[in-house]
Amino acid sequence: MRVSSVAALLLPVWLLLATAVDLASAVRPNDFKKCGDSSFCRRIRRLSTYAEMHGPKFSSPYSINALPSFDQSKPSLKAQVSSALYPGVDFELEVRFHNDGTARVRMDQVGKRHGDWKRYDEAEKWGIDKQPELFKQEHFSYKSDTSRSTVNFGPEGINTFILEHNPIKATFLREGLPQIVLNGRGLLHMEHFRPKPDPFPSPKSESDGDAPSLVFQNKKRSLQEAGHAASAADAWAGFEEEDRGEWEETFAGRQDSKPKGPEALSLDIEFPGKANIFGLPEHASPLNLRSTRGQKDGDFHEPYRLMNTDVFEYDADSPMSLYGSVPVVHAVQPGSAASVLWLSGSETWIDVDRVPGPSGNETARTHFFSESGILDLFVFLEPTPDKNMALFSTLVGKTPLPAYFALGYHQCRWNYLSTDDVLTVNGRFSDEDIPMDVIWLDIEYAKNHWYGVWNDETFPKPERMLEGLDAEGRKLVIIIDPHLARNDDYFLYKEARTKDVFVKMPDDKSDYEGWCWSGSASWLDGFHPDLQNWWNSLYSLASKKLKANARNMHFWLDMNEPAIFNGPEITAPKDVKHHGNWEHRDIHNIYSVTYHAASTLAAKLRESPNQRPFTLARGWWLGSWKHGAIWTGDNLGTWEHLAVCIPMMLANNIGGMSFCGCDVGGFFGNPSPEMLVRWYQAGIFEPFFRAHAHIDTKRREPYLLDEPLRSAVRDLIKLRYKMLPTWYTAFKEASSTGLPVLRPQYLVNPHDANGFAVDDQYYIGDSGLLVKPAVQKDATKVDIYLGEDRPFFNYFTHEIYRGSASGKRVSVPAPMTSQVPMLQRGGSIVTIRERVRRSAELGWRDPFTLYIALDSQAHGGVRAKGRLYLDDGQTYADEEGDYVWKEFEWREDSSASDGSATIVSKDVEGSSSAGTNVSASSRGNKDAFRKSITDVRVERVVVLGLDKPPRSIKTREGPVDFTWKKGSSASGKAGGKASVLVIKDPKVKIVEDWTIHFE
Ligand code: NBV
Repeated sequence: MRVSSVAALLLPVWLLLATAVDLASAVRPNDFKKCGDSSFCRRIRRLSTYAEMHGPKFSSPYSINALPSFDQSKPSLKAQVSSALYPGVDFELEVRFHNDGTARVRMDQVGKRHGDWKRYDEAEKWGIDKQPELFKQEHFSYKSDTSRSTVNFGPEGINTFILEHNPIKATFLREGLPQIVLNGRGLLHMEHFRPKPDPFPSPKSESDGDAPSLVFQNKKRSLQEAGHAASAADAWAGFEEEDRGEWEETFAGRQDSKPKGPEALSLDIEFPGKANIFGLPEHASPLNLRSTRGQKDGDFHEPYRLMNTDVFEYDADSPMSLYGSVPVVHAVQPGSAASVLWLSGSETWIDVDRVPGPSGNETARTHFFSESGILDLFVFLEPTPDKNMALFSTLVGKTPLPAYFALGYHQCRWNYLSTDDVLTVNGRFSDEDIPMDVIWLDIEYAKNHWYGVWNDETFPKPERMLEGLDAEGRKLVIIIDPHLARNDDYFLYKEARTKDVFVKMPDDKSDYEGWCWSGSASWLDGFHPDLQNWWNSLYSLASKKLKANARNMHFWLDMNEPAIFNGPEITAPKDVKHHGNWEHRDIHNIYSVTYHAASTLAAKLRESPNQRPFTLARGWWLGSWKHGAIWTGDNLGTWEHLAVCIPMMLANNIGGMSFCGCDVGGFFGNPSPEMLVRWYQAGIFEPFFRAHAHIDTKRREPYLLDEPLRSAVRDLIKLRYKMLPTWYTAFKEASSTGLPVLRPQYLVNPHDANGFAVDDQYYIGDSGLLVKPAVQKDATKVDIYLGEDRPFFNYFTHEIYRGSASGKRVSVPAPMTSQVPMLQRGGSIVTIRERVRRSAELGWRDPFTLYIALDSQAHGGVRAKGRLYLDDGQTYADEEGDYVWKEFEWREDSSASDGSATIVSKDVEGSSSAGTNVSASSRGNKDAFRKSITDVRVERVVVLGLDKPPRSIKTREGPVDFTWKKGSSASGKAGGKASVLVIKDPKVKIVEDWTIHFE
């Protein structure tokens, strides 16, 4: 089947072209703004160029002229700020200090504002999960004189905040050393509300030559009167000179009416002595952020842009914006770290460069500028990146534990065409013995692309299809985009009209109308308070609004950037209105979260007992992770896109979004069989593991591959299923510690600067498993970077490699089989399930195998450790304490020369599960899950790298059998295959506390 003919007629020509798969064509740069095409980006960037040009003579016109006030009860500091550029306009700066050592800096225009307009200040409603506690007064000290204010805060007062008053400059120090400097370059700026010039200045004509305007001359005079050097005054007065774009702007033929004129804000933020900065997802670019001023080879020439957009065939190496935006930056240097969060939901650009810094290190400098909203910045001052990551996650919300099935394999394509098609694909997976959890239906299931309405010619009896999948333990995901066809015969559209929950035209009077898959459409306004209840009724099982709705049906929220075919830059016009009278420009990036949040809550509220919902969205912003997963959108079936998927996922993870993945196979194009196998090798290590393909591609379900590749992919998917306990445990850890599921090198080994550029390999949670998929054509091996002086074991061959504290590369085979380069770090214990079923949940009572990779020596008596987390994987009973969270340790007494050792299994104590603090021992009788698996065994224990075979191995029940294969010891020199000891059936149960003793 093709795109429905009615809709096809309605689609603009370019879209039809878009469906033709031509990988040579790549991104259409003219569809999207470069900095020079955006008035505020152009202005603010020009300001930084002028600042550079004028060097030390350039200074900030912003100052504090009266002593700041200090509120003992909060505690916070407030200061009235003014700018010599616009005397008479008032700003207020507030700095709040928190118990956890973080601080928040806010600035807004106050007092009489032209038009009584207000800058958007509600980003925290969506982006902040938990307001940090304000600092306890007794640990706090504060002093202020006319030139500066100084505050000590943070645990034991080790953090200091110094605010210089004229010009304003703020420095955050840890133990006396500057970590973050704000406005050090003088680029702080907040465009105040002002009347539209009348007459509107005409664009400069040639004949004007370089003659400065009257406005320029006035600005320059007031700056000079305020004591600014003539050249600095030139810079400030000139940077916004006659930019008509302040008041109206046209891009690619689409006009932005800008009723409130210019309201951009700008701040330079630098990290003294830290050259390495990471974050700012989502971009297809290296993890360690590049400089953007084009000064050196390899620099970008454009700033990183954060503006959720549907970029067709995006470049695999670019600072262009993509589907998601998180304005967080983590700065790192061995022994030191700091992070910032720029809380803005409007279009934001970030320039990056590096200059010589203290102690011979470089300093990374950033310059943030957003189109509208208040200035709102959080700073994190812990000395290591993992601690800053944890604080950031606590602030913005942690990834919740997903439903267990969602970590299995997802089979998608645009489109499975009919009920029969779905059931046939389902049957083939079972017949071919390939595990799979979810089949996906793209937009063609929906009659006329009316989401939620089945095409009853192709999908008659969808209930039967869902029952058929359920019988195999499988799920169905259907797509529901946020645009609804404007047709009164479409029940959802009619209801939304009645509820009045659509995004409005700039005059706020009628619904905004644009074009998308459904033809003429309107967009749900996620900011509207009446949306949620109504959306709940759609997902409700009892309401029967959604035909065939069932517990094994879940939801895909595509195009929620929002993507609008005839909108500027394929999205919503900036001047359309949302509930609360906010312009789209104020909340553009937040919009994606609102629809994700509403849909997930609606799915969660499906009638009791509450099941964990699963939703996938494409557009995302801060906190989207609380609502479900995302994927990296429409990638290409090319080697470049296969490679860039890894740094993209890593940036997403350190930006808070752990549950992400890339379309396996690549959305566009027909990957060769070799490339497809490599995609699966990478895909099984993506937190969200889904194959997907464009409507014009050839079918490429794994069972269609010829042998031996078919078996290779089958075994790869099986490996994913074997490792599900490890993935689930990694998500549990992420949901409680806030550290990501995928951990890049810099986060795991922050002492090792040599590893900071490594972004093509990663650790899975705390498991000790380190993977590096091969992403190059004809690869036979990969080089893995090991940043620790300890042994690492090839998971498949048991080869031992030794790392080094200053980094070492080792060569690991990368065959075209299921043996993907994966090392287990010495000192870790990994739990897997060797048996694999058709789908994830079916294996819930299957036994476990422990893989113990010994370190060279014991630390505090422990030579290896690891954790396993289990619960019912479906409900919220875990929040009542119904879970099993075990910690395993290999303990040995270093003074005992007889080689005796003990494996100990015990409950993780004092652990807090998502939202609650229930220790294993205080569960009461809410123990249904735990009881249901009391007889589930550990069926095997494998120990790698033991020096010599034990004389005997015993449990409480008596001696157990084992086998021993001679090999290298973990404590010896690296090289060769490790010794392997296997205990078959040690007669211990997974839920119990036990010991296995070695003598
Ligand atoms: O719904 C069709 C596609 C979907 O398959 C894809 O995953 C989304 O990213 N969708 C975009 C619409 C347009 C694709 C050209």
